[in-house]
Amino acid sequence: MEIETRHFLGVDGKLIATPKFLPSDDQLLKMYRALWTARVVDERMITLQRQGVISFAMSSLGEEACAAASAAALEVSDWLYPQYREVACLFYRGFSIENYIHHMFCNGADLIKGRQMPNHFGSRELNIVTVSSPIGTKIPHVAGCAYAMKVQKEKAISLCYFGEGATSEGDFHAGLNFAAVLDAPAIFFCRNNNYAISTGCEGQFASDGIAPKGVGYGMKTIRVDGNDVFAVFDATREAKEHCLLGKGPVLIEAMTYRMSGHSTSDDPSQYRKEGELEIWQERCPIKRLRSHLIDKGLWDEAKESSLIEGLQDEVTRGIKVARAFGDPSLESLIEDVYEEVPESLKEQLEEVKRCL
Ligand SMILES: Cc1ncc(C[n+]2csc(CCOP(=O)(O)OP(=O)(O)O)c2C)c(N)n1
Ligand SMILES: [Mg+2]
Repeated sequence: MEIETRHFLGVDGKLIATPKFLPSDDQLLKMYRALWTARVVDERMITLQRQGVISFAMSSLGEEACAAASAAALEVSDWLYPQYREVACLFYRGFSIENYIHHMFCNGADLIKGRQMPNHFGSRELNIVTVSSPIGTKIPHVAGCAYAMKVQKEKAISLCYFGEGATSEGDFHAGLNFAAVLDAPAIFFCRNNNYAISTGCEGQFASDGIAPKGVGYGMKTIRVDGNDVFAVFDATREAKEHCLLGKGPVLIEAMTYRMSGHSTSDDPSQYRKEGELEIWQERCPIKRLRSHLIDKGLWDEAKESSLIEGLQDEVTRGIKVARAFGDPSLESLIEDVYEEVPESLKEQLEEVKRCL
C-alpha cells in the first residue's frame, strides 16, 4: 500500500495549493516564533552540555514544524503527550524560556523537581503531559485519555506525539486498536524522522512507512510533509474535526528528518548516509515559512534580527537565573507519591542525609 504525502508550502515559500484549514496571520507569526525559540534553545542547551554544565540534551533541529503547527491547530484544552522532540509545542502554548531552562538544569525551580532527565518537560497548566523515557508508553495513555473525554462529552481531543521508532513497541498497536474500536477522539501524531537512534527506517519496518498501519487498524490516516507548517496545521485541524464528530481516532504520519544527533550521547556521522543532510537542509521548515511571511509582507530582515537577538538574550538571562538556583530539596525525593510519607521512606532519607 502506498499513501500520498500532503503538502502545500513549496521550498520557495509559495503555496502550491490552498489548504482547507488555513492558519491566520497571527498564528503564522506565532508558529514562526515557536520554531525559532525551539531552534535557539536547543542549540544553546547542546552547547551547555558540551561545556559540562548540564548532563544531557536533545534537539528537534529540522523537525520543529511538526510540534509548532499541530499545537497551532489545537486549543489548550486539547491534551498533548509529547515524546521528547516536541519542545516547540510547549513554546507555542506560551511556556517560558526561563522555566524550560530550569527544567534542563533539573534544579529546584524545575516543575518536575529534577526527578527526570533533561528534555522530559511538561506543563500541567498547559495540558502538556510530562515526557517519560520508555518509548511508546504514552500511546495507550492517549487512547485512554481520549476515551475518558468521549465519556465525559468534552469538546476536546488528546494527541500523542511519537517517533516512527516507537511504532515497533507493542504499546503502539494496543493503543491504536483500543482507540479505533472505542471511537476515542485521539490523534496519533507520528514524526517519521528516518531514524530511531542509529537504525534507519529500512531496518525498522518493511511497510511504506507508518501510515498503512493506521489504515490497518481501521482509522482515518493522513500523511503530510512534516516540514510544511500549512500541511501539518491542515491535517491536525481536519483530524480534530473528525474526532469531535465522533468518527474515531486519526493517525497522522509527518515525514521529516532528524538533522541533529539522537542526543548529546550520539555521533550520527557513524551511520548517516552521505548527502542526506543537504537534501533536508533545503526543506528546512523555518526557511520555507520565512520566505512565505516575507512574500506576504508580514516579515523582513529587521524583524528577523530582532527576534533572534531577543531570543538569544532571553536564553542568556534564563541560563544565569537557572545556574544561580539551587538543587531541589532533599525532602522532595520522598514527597508527592503518598499522601502521607511512609516511615520507611523517612528512614531512607535520614540515611541519605548521613551519607552527605
Ligand atoms: C521502551 C524503550 N526502548 C528503548 C529505549 C531507548 N531509546 C530511546 S529513544 C529511542 C529511539 C526512538 O526513536 P523514535 O521513536 O523514532 O524517536 P526519535 O528519537 O527519532 O525522535 C530508543 C530506542 C527507550 N527509551 N524505551
Ligand atoms: Mg525517529
